[in-house]
Amino acid sequence: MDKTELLKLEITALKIRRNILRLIKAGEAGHVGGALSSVEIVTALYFKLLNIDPANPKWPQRDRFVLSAGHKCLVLYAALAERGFFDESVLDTYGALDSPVPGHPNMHKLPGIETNTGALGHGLSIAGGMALGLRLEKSPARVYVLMGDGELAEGSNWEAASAASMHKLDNMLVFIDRNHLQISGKTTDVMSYEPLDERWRSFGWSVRVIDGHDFNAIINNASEIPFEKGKPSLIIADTIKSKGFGFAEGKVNYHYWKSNPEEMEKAEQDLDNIEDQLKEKMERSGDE
Ligand SMILES: Cc1ncc(C[n+]2csc(CCOP(=O)(O)OP(=O)(O)O)c2C)c(N)n1
Ligand SMILES: [Mg+2]
Repeated sequence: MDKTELLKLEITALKIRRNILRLIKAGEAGHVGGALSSVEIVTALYFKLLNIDPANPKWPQRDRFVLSAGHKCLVLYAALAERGFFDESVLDTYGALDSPVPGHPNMHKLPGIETNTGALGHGLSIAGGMALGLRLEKSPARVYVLMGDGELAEGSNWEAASAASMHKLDNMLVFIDRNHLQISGKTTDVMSYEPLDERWRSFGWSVRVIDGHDFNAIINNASEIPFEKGKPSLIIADTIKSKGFGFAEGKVNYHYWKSNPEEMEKAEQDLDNIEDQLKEKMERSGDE
């Protein structure tokens, strides 16, 4: 990827973080930590990897994206709005009764949502079914999934992981947003699956571990699926929870953020600082 393309993605990621803040402003609270940690993954998906058409969200040949960890929906709404699936003003309804952007994604309320999620541990099974169905139809479309690392505590995932490898679903790529935290503490304290990469390999998956905030790593690796023919592909993406909001980064108590004016201002300042850095980068690249 050349420098200009990378810069464009970084600017889009900033816009998505701003959209997340806009949602929180409307709803006054939300699952911000896991939304912010996966901004680069979701930006790469919606602005580079997914073969989709916002004007025709049910196009049968589209790639599917399943947000298994449905509580991360702020990042999904933010990206769908930025990609043009619906008007950005919809974001301002977050927290209102009957909003199309509720606390967990609802496929009946918003274009671009493939399936309802929120109860952790079900997205991988649903995605496996989609991948099988697409293969039966001889479709070139692929299924992409985003899971949380704490979500792996749900036993149903491991049944779905076995089924995906048994059925050789190599039209499927799963990202694990490995921010090392879940709702109540470190993932390794709540329910440890270490070593995580070896665990998945033993379930028949082809696994790579990357920096989940590095666009080059995300895109270069995701573009190479299947990593091994006949195996489902998995990317363990190392991330920082609440990435971008300095006061909240890596802190478990910002899994769900009840906002207040003081922290809201800090968040805005942090995003303004990122914007300044990107502007400098742009000027420098223009000089080269
Ligand atoms: C079946 C189920 N059990 C419990 C919850 C409550 N819950 C919501 S988020 C969460 C923690 C998820 O942690 P992780 O997957 O690591 O998400 P992230 O760190 O990306 O926010 C839990 C336990 C739920 N949504 N579904
Ligand atoms: Mg987590």
